[in-house]
Amino acid sequence: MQTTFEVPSNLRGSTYISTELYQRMYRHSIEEPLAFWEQQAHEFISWRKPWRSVLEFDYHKAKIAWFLGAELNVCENCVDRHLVTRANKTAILWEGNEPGEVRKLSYADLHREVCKFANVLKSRGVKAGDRVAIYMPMVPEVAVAMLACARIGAVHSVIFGGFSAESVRDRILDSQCKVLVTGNEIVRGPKTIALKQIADEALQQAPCVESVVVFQRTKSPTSMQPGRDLWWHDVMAAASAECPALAFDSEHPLFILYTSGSTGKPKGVMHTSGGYLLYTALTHKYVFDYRENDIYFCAADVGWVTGHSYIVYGPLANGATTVMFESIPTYPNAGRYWDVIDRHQVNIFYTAPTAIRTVAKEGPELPAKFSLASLRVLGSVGEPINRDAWLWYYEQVGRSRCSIVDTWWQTETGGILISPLPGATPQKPGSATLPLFGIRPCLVDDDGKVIEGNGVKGKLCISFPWPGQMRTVYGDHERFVQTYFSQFPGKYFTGDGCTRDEDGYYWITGRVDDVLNVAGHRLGTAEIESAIVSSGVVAEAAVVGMPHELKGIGIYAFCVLRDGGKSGGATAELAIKDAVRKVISPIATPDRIQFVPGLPKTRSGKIMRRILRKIANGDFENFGDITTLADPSVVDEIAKGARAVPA
Ligand code: 7RM
Repeated sequence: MQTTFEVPSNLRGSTYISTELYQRMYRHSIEEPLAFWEQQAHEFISWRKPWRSVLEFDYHKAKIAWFLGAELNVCENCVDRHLVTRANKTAILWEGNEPGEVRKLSYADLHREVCKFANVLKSRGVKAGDRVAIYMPMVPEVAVAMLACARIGAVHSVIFGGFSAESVRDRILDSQCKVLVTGNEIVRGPKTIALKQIADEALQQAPCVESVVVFQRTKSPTSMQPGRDLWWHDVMAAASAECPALAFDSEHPLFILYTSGSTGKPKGVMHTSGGYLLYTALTHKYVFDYRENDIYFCAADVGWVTGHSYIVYGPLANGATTVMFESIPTYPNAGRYWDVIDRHQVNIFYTAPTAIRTVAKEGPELPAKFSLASLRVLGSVGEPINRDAWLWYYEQVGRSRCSIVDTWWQTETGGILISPLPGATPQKPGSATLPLFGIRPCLVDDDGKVIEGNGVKGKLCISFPWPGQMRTVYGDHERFVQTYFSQFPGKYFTGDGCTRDEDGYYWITGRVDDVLNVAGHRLGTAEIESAIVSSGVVAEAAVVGMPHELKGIGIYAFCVLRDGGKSGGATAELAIKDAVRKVISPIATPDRIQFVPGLPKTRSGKIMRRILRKIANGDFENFGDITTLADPSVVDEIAKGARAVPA
């Protein structure tokens, strides 16, 4: 069933973009992309030096550059330029782990803190182009550290606070970070994470880090290594608040953010300055219909791209009040989001389907206790939003008068590429709807042939650059070419499957590669498999996705035990789960482990994942052609085992 929800009547005519204006602007952006982006670049960004050319690209070599020759300072755009009119406006509104634990940083405060921290970084020898790792709790100081890097041209690499020591070490080593900014502890819901201890463990094998700055989040005793470790509050107290913002090239690297792919090692996705900032600012304004006095709340973690683009850079470039939320949606109960929204009078709220499903499970009684009257736009990101979750969000939270923006994008795209625009796009639950300005989606079949027309299905590619696009895989440009530009030459391949319906609406169906979106977190099956094998009890493992009520996709691990399965059972399962938590993070823990006598392999030794995916989805029969399998009998055994074990 495909009900269309027309633009809510209270939003009609009152938003930036109407249906007609969207069509007109979209057409212009496609027919004359350079003129379009040039105009937007003037509107959204303060440049120190103009460009000599808007865009140069070669999708075969994966060379992409925007606003060539232009110069800007990203931090100045997000902070300094607002001081004239918004010095006392709240830039960051922090809601801590405990309800009502609030901090407000005005733009003037933010400017002072950022300048000071930039000086701290300089005093530790950080220069333009150097990498700084940020592994922190969700506190305003994360944004301060990111913006301080941008101010002096250092490249930040934010590492999600849930990652293990080994993951942190690998990321620090890959980009050879000179400084690590961390915190002593993370408090998240009822739990505490000993962050500094994990950081110390990572640093034992990361000699590139010369200095560690530690933000004191809690009063717990923290071990500090003399000469290397410094308390944030000590160095900040001594730092000067004067720090000029120098101009950097539009293509100067801004940050690296690691993301999982089909193969083992996460990739360092690199974004640069001018194009990225323009794209996040523009999409933040139009997708959320952002207004000057709005309270804007993106509930993501800054450790993911959503936090980079839509907690920090986009909103701050637009001079917004951005809410930063340290806790979890279920602490102290599943009404926490609604409490935050009412107390801070939030107008725009942006979260992930997995969070919506988690709080929806508790019933509509919780949101019903709150007014939620301040809300105007509700966003969703990270995975396809199922119809039930969409309707619950629309009705119970938005009270059928808010626009839902189902935003499709990726770490690699820098910002939102496909999404409805409030007031302009009639919505269909579960569809990300239509491309934003300048975005040219196309569907291709397995042979790379473009599929024209509507009512079709294929692999989603984007056939023309946009300013927010990633520029390279840090330290491995060849991997950038191979991963995104080689399968369908001349196009950027997203890794997602997609249908385009009769109305030209896009419906993302999920990954077509070996990447899993588990509770909105992106994980590679290969990294999970190697973590499982590192447990020592498993000879071989194959991981696939399975349907999961809350997470959307859960992790199903088929494991062949080392001793032929004799030891099996609970102990091995624990060892596997521990290993995954230690090597990657608790977010990668398998939801279901099945011990199998062998994996379904072709005679050439390739695992036939198609069969395992079927089994994980509860389909034990329609395996298609299995004649190329070395030992077809193994399939029956696995299916039998899967049936026997309760899900
Ligand atoms: C922003 C982010 C990217 C992958 C992407 C998709 C999936 C994201 C949606 C979605 C359907 C959406 N970056 N995805 N948003 N699928 N509808 N609105 O999530 O790099 O971590 O993940 O997430 O598969 O390729 S990410």
